Parts: sequence; structure tokens; C-alpha cells
Amino acid sequence: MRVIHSHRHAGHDGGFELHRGELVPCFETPTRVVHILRALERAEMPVEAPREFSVDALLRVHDAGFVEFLRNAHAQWRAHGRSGSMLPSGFPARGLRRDRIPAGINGMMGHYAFDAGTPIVEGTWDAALSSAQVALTAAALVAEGERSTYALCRPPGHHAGRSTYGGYCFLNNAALAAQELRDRGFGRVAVLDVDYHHGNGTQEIFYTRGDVLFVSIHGTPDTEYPYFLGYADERGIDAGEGFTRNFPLPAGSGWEGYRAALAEALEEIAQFGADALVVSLGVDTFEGDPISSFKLAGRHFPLIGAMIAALLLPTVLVQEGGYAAEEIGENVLGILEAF
Ligand code: SP5
Ligand code: ZN
Repeated sequence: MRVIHSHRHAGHDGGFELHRGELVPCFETPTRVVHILRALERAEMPVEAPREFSVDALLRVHDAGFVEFLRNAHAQWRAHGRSGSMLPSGFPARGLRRDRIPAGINGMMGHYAFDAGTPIVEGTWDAALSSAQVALTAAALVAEGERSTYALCRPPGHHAGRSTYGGYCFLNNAALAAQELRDRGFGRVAVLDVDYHHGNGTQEIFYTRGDVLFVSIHGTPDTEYPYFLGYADERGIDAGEGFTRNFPLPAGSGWEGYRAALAEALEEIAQFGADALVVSLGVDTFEGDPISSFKLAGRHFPLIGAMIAALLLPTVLVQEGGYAAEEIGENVLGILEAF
């Protein structure tokens, strides 16, 4: 399996996030990647740099104003004499206007962000762009005939919507990969999201489309982040009706419940008649994860990998979450080795 990764991820670092009422160092750190790279090295899987894709390639799934905001946000912050990490503190909830984008940086941040856990620092834009290029390259390789590729993306992407960022995500790497596969001739593409958190951004991006199936297994939004999307009654609308499927599980779920949901999710993908697959690969379902509450053990990841690989589809695996840094490499490798 070919592995794509960019060292430019490291520019996104050093932020704090609002967690349980306190500012704490980000859970989503560059160190996560160091552990994954070590595991890949042990498995003798070499890493390749991504190809260049222009900013225009992002506009197939993202809004142009949003991309401009991400690109300039930290420069605007510095122009106001500030330095360091940017976090929003006010959001356009019910009753407030979201048709008008404030000119000032604080209002603009609140407009585009949906949480206070996703800081922007000086290197964030370049890291996010490189992460998107990693996913696009991995998809291009599959379109050119590779059976499967692994996009070692950082920052992650599945919470980023057409014009929103949050959940440690800025650009939606998995959605970009799925779109790239569509554009290169795969008629029907499925996205399987196995991150602990619902992939609200990916769901939103494809919600009205029948050519991309979105299927997600995650902690129930009733109690788990991102709280406001990911229920079983969300099934898609218009041409997308029936092409979104959510499998929310209670916090504390273990292997039995997980395995049953995964089997159903895979059945959906088979029935859809997918020509290619994108996996939003979060390993924050691990029992040792510091911000999540499933009870999967290390030995379960090879089983998950084997179940997904049995679809026998051209597959792009895109790294999402996973915050138990010491174990993240082994858990990711457990999935990859099934391919
Ligand atoms: C890509 C990804 O995995 N993003 C996750 C973002 C989660 N950010 C907020 C986490 C809030 C967790 N609340 C703590 C509950 C501890 N049981
Ligand atoms: Zn997650």
C-alpha cells in the first residue's frame, strides 16, 4: 500500500482548546503523526510526498469565501497586532444573522467556526492545504490503478463543512478524495466514516447528492461531540435521499455493538454498488482515547480492517482522529495491514 504524507503538517501546532471550561493544550498534536510514522517504518512502508494541487482544487467541495478566510485569517489577526493562536468566542446561533459576514476578524471567525476547540496559528493554512493535497494525491493514485492508498493527513478533515471549520478540521480531506475519485471516473463513491465522532462536514457536503454515499458509525450526538448532527433519522434530501446513513452508538459501546453496526454499514455500501471507497479513518474508538468513550481494544483494529477490505473496492484511507498518541500507530497499522 502506498502512503502519502507531508511534513508541512507540523506548521499547525501550539494551540490551546476550550475543553470542559478550561483552556488546555490541544489533543490534536504533531506528535500523533510521529507515532504513526514510526509504526509505518517498522512495517517497512515508505512514505511519499503529495503532488501539488492548486487552491482551485478545494473549491469542488468548499466555498470560495471560506477558503479565502482560512488562507488570510492569521495574517489579519497579526495585522490587528495580535500573535499566537486564534479562537472564536461568539457564534451566529438561532435568531442571529448568518447571511452577513462581519468584516472584523473576531466576527468572521465566529461566522466560519462552529466550536472553540480548533485554533488557527500562523502555520495552519499551509498545513491544512498540504493535508488536502495528501488526500487528493492518494485518491489520484487509486484512480490510476492502485488498489488502496493511505493518506496520512494532519490536520484531520471530516468535521469541516462546505464553509465551516471545527473539530480540529479545516479542509475536508475525505470529501476532497471522494470528489477526486468521482471526477476521475468512478461513478459511485462511498465514504465510510469510522472516527469516534460523527463526520458532520462530510455528511453536509454530500447531503443532497446521490452519487456519493455517506455512512458513519460514531458516538451518539445526544451526548458526544459534535452534538448537533449524526442521528439515525438523517437520510439525505433531494437527489441525496437515502444516500446518508448514520449508526450512532451509546458512549461506552464495546466490540459487539460496534461489529454489528459495521456489518450493517458495509452492507449499505455493498447495496449502493460503490465503485470506490473512501475511509475516514479515526482510531479514537480505542479504549485508551482521552476524549472518546468506546471500548475497542488494539486487537479489534485488524478485525475492522479485514471487514472493510472484504468489500474488495479500490480504497483511499484518510487519517482522521485518534488521540492516544502512544497507541495510535499500532491501531492505524492494524487497519492498514488488512489491505
Ligand atoms: C477529528 C476529530 O476526531 N475531532 C474531534 C474533535 C473533538 N473536539 C471536542 C472534544 C470534546 C470532548 N469532550 C470530552 C468528553 C470526555 N468524555
Ligand atoms: Zn474523532
